[in-house]
Amino acid sequence: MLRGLSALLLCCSITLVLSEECPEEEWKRFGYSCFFFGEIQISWLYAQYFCHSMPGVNAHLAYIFSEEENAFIKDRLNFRNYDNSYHIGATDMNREGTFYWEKNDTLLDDSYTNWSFNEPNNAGSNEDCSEMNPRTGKWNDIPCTEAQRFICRMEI
Ligand SMILES: [Ca+2]
Ligand SMILES: [Ca+2]
Repeated sequence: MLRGLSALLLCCSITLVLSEECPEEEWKRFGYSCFFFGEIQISWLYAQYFCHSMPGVNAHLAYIFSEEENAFIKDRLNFRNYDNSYHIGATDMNREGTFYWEKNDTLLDDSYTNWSFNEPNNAGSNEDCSEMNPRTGKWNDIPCTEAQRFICRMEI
């Protein structure tokens, strides 16, 4: 009886987990995360605001913690076939040279990074935001005012 009950609980909790889905068709799922690819071209700050303001979800500009996540995003970008890069959530606007994910202030130095060669370089002493190149999946620091597409991320 007890064993049957545990099996039932196990079965139902698995069903519950598997039934979690991303909020809408535009969100693409990878593991227990959903990614939204914003196709309007806006500044990093406005893109951050856009992600934070999406109704009914707790989204941020994309944070990337592993090579697998980076590869998933890059593949989605290639699928769209744009040459221009996309904003991601890394910034050093609080302290020059110290990049963190805007989601929760996780320092990039403590986790996975995929910067392009010689990046981040803070070119013109004016690059505190970040982008991903859709062809290479590599990251680059850019001026926060640069208008381009962007990626939001949320957990389910
Ligand atoms: Ca900088
Ligand atoms: Ca740069």
